[in-house]
Amino acid sequence: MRTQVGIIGAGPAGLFLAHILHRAGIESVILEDRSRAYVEDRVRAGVLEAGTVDVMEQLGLDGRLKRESIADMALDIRFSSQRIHLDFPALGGGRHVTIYGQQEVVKDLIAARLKDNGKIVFEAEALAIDTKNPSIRYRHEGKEETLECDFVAGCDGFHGISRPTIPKNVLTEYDRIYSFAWLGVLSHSAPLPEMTYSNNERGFALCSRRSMKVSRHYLQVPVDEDPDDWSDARFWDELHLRLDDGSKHEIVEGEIFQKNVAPLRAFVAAPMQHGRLFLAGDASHIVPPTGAKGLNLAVADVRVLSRAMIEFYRTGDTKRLERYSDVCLRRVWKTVRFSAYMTSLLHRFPEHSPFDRKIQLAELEYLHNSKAAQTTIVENYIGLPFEDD
Ligand code: RFL
Ligand code: PHB
Repeated sequence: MRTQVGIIGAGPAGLFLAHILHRAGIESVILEDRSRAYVEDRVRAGVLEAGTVDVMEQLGLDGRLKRESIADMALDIRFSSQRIHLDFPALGGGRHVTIYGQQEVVKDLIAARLKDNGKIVFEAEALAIDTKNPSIRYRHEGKEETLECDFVAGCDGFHGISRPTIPKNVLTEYDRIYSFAWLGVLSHSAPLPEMTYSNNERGFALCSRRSMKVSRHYLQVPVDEDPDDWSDARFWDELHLRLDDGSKHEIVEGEIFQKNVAPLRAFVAAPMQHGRLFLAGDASHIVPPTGAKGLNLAVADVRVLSRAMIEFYRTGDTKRLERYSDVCLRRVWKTVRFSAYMTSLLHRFPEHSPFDRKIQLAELEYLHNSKAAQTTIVENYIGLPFEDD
């Protein structure tokens, strides 16, 4: 099989890339290890930056999003029985974020891709990449095949094969592993009116939502926590406590139908390119979820990558392709910074001294009363401008 751009991974990075290239008349094939049902059901992110929604709109992929998403106009932070209310439009130049599950984005992009006669090969595991004479060897239905292409886009997430294909001596890896994880649940219950983060003596908690009937909640837990140790009753009791809802009047309980534990980590691999292989999204960097940025960063990467590929196919000029890594990493590092900041502001760190805890509480007090500090958070949460050059 031969195509112009061989894409590994049908997550947000690979799917957005295929759509943007298609609009510019560039052909691609996506190889995805998992089944269609598996990738469509994988519950992950839920917060879309304004820029991500703009990209979906420009691609004409926002039909269902317009009908079913929730415009999120603010977030609350609770600490020491106090509340900080951050109003997005007021502090962020009229912009806001949108709540729409990552798996809904993935469903919409897969359906539209197949409708356009785009090729996605599910249950096709990429095995090896040739970065000089670009091709991808993969296994599908028990047989080994080769996809030849002009470029390989490594959109295969943190555990894919693309990043490890780059020789160790050319890749620098920056890593921070946190000493705690998030237990996330989905429940049939009405959410709180605002997206609410809480820094509580008992640990971090977050109340988010997917619709007016489905809540998405998270609790900080130890890294080795077994989700099966959390009965529904234990989860709700702990969430009430961490949100200062001792009387249990505020948070609505409901049937929990999905539960998982995810570790927190920040990681960046640089450069994001080697020969004809380009990394995008989680394949190249991951951020702790406290800033709600992973999916949005994947979209920002492939926006830059597609512009560079379009320029190459139109003019033969490779300058943008050569700048790809540098341009992306500027925004990546600013986003890693914000995600690390939100993580350090809101969690209880087992390794913190009483001094560290006092500093953290002072930071929250400062944020409570400073419009400048609030504006900084809102500007980053809504999403920094795309880097264009
Ligand atoms: P993905 O989504 O992991 O997709 C990679 C795809 O590659 C496939 N693959 C292979 N295919 C073929 N051959 C191989 N050898 C392959 N190896 C892997 C995989 O099956 C998969 O389908 O990466 P991508 O596209 O870069 O997208 C990144 C996002 O998924 C990720 O950053 C976000 O989910 C992170 N994230 C959040 N991001 C946000 O923007 N807002 C949020 O609110 C948010 N919340 C979250 C999150 C991530 C979380 N977890 C579970 C880590 C909340 C959580 C709890
Ligand atoms: C979510 O709704 O899944 C969500 C919201 C905010 C975050 C992370 C995840 O920071």
